[in-house]
Amino acid sequence: MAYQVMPMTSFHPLRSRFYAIVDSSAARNPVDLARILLDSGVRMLQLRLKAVPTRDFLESARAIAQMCRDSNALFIVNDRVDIAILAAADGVHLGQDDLPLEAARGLLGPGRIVGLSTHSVEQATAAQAAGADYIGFGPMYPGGAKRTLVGQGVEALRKVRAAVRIPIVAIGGITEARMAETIQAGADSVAIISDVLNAPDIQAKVRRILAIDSEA
Ligand code: 3NM
Repeated sequence: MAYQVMPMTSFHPLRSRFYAIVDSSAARNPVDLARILLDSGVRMLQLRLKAVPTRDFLESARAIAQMCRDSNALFIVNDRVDIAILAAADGVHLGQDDLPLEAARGLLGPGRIVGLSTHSVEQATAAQAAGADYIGFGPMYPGGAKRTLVGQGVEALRKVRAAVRIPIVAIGGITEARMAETIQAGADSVAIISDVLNAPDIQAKVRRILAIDSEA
């Protein structure tokens, strides 16, 4: 049975069906890339910098946080609670091996968003029980930035949808072409790295994705 897609309102904790990620794999400077994404209409943006010096991460995070405030977009920092606090981000996204959710929440204080990556129904229900504001679920499809060989697919997403109430951000190998079916299977939002960052015209790509957002 198709999941009943709820209208995305400004009251939704995730604000948008497209969860943009500024990733260190991109050839561009993170601040420049964030500018392009925000100018394209992105309302929710994560900064995900791996193997980047902490100082540079913080500098980028502070600049992008200000840009997101100016654009009324949510700003989430990947992995690093310290940088999320220092940049006054709206929240942090944690992996299974990062700080435990309660510890991160304790440092961040009330009113911040904490998301957690999950890869199974068990992890998803545990994340909800621990108080996550949303979960990431993936990898959905083969390919993408992690070069996944076998994706979990829409059936696994449906099972996660049936198991948790909190918003689900599907991730991993998602493309513009796969976005609608991913939302139909129960994702509140989709996070996309490669299909956006490798697009010849990122702005045009994001605008098409945001248009799917309103049709889905
Ligand atoms: N997390 P792309 S998959 C960062 O399964 C990340 O939790 C994943 O990049 C997970 O859109 C992934 O290029 C990579 O596949 C997302």
